[in-house]
Amino acid sequence: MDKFYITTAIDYVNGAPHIGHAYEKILTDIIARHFSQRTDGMFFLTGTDEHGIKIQKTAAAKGITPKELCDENAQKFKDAWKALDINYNKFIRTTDDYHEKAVQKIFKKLVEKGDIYKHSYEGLYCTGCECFLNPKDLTEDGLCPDHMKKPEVVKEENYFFKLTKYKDAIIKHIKENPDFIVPSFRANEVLNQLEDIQDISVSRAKSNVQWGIDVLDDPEQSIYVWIDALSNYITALGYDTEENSDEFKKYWPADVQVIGKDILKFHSIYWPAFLLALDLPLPKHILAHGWITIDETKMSKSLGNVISPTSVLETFELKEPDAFRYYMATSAPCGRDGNYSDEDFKEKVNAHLANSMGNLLNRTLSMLVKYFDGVVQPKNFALVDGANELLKKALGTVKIVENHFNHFEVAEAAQEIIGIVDMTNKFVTDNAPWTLAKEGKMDECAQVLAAVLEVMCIVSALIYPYCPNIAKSMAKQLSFDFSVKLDDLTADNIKEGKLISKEDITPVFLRVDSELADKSSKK
Ligand code: ME8
Repeated sequence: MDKFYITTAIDYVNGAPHIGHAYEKILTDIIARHFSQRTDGMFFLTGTDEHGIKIQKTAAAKGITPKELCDENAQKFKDAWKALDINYNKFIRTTDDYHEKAVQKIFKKLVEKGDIYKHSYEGLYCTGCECFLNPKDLTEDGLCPDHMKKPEVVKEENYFFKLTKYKDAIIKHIKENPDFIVPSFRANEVLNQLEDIQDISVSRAKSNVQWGIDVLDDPEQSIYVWIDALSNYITALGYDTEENSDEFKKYWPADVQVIGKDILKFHSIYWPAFLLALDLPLPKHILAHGWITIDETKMSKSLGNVISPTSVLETFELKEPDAFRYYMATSAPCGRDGNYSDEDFKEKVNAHLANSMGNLLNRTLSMLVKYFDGVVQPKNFALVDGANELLKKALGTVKIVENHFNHFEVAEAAQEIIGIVDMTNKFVTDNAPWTLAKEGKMDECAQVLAAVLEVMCIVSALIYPYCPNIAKSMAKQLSFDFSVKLDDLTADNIKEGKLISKEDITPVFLRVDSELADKSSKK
């Protein structure tokens, strides 16, 4: 692998970010950080989706211009991602000048290809989805099933894209590439949707939608927001239909595009069709994650249960986002729905990060100082039952974790990492180094501690994508070279000799204060 291009959905800026948006960015950041430990050419793109009727209406209701609304909210997304240590390479805004120009050229190219035609149309438009709905998909009361709102009847002359022309090619691609849509159980859903697709409207009359990119040769029409939005994945790299940048040539097609299950249709049907029409290769994988609920309830403004990602950090007075990142990333198996609750957050991160992982390192280093003045003795793991097996298991875990990441199974990989931590805790309990020391069996005692510290180096590397600050603090106390690639990890990561002094041992993660969580749940 000499490059890895990963993207997130770009968020609508009609409001501030919530933890559903955060979940996706955290998952993506974790996948990006993991693959950075396996390849050098990482490119991670995120951004904001700023045009369309939804933004236009929200701005009008607030009495500000759409651009003012976009500027205000795009900044909130950037601030939130900074607070969560989302380490993206580029943040695209669809109001960026270069993007708008490239989208106009893309539209023009599709017209020239004969894939776009003008047509009078009457349909049901859902502002929440920013798309026309098929009447058969509405609820019994005629509402959009996702937004529970009555769609608007729109009668306009629009440009249409020949989606049906690409139907067979997309069906073939999905069938021939069973890992194109991840998790694979969603592929059937998409194949069913493909059965009755029709050509789609790809512009709106400027008289109805002013906040959009003009069609180049027909300024009475705005380009449909989903063409605008989906194109971000290539315009951000410098694609503009004519002179494509070196970055585009290097990074496209994307290795994985991370999105929520609600927008899978746009990414696995519309987007491949646009790419085929532009004669561009399709992304290798589309990862459709599940939905995050709060206390098992759908987040909604009307219920007043929308949680901002930074408010969780504030509630628990967390200076670093690691615990929140870990919790969100492990809230659901790949592609399934997850849930956030204060109580569960507190319990899980205290159990996994403070009790199992943090304490293990802390007490092992403390014993190294107490019994050996912080000096790692020459290694001879054969002296201790199970030490070599433990290290073998830890190195085997690296391969298992990599394999999970090959399938974007972020929560499943974390479970393996905590599994090896639990196994190491058991190894310590079984071998009781404090008893060995009391009995004067210092050689054995030294080997138990050294084996645990070796495993902790491996754990710090594996946990890094989830908890970058905790991992760095672990690695620092272990004097472990953090830049090592995962495949170069060995059972001999720590040099013999002085490792640490008492004053340099610090807990890598402090338990989340239970009083704080109690306070917040009473709010
Ligand atoms: O759909 N749980 O923007 P968006 C998990 N602009 N994920 C959630 C979520 C929740 N409760 N709520 C939203 C859009 N998301 C378009 C995308 S991409 C070219 C254009 C996810 O702000 C959602 O599934 O409504 C999507 O992937 C992302 O947040 C942005 O949602």
